[in-house]
Amino acid sequence: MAAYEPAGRKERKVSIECASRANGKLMNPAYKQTCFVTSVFERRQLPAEAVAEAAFAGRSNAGKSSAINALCEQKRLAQISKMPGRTRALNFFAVDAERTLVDLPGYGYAKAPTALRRQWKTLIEHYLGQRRNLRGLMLVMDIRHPLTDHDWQLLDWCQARGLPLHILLTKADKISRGAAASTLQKVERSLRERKVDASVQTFSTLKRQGVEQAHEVLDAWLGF
Ligand SMILES: Nc1nc2c(ncn2[C@@H]2O[C@H](COP(=O)(O)OP(=O)(O)OP(=O)(O)O)[C@@H](O)[C@H]2O)c(=O)[nH]1
Ligand SMILES: [Mg+2]
Repeated sequence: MAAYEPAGRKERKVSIECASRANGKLMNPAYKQTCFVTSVFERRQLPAEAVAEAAFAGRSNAGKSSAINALCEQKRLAQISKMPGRTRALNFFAVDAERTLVDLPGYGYAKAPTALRRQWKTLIEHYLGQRRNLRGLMLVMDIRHPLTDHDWQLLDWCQARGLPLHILLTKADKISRGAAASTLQKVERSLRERKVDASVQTFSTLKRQGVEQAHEVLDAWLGF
């Protein structure tokens, strides 16, 4: 809590900047200190299950790495690319000594060699199925292409495991506000019909829309 208290003039200025960027609510300043830890290509490279973890999954090119950067207010923390299939490993980022964010390789990238796709699938399934310190999964979906078959597979899998789920309908800046609101409602309805327990929101890294709402979920999962 002490980090939120303005102790002097300098700290107070930082707090006010954070408040304005996060739409009136203070963002936990720890996110801005997030740094890269390691890339994992094989099971045996996984770090110890010692700290609270939140993972970002979704279709290739959906905007997972961009979402991590936006939530940490950093430009080049997670590598982003216009080319799908950029994130090829599980990338671990430390928010602080007690909390980690994990950027998962995207699925559904048709051009990736079959052997590589199978390797990712096995590794991601192992990670999502076995990771004991995983507190929740952020499923990132392009708001223009929500709920693909792959997304449903992942949602069903995580639901069966009892993993908390939150969906970011990202790239909301690409469509009108009305269309975004209508997609949000449709996705919520589909989840209810399929009895999948997941919260959903619209998100845009370009407009920094929905950052505060996503932080609330992450804060709860990571125990801030
Ligand atoms: N307009 C807009 N573009 C976005 C947004 N989020 C991501 N992008 C763009 O979408 C492309 C893919 O973003 P990434 O963050 O690399 O996507 P990813 O899901 O990590 O992709 P992989 O690592 O390949 O699975 C990049 O060109 C980003 O600039 C957004 O909210 N709005
Ligand atoms: Mg990526």
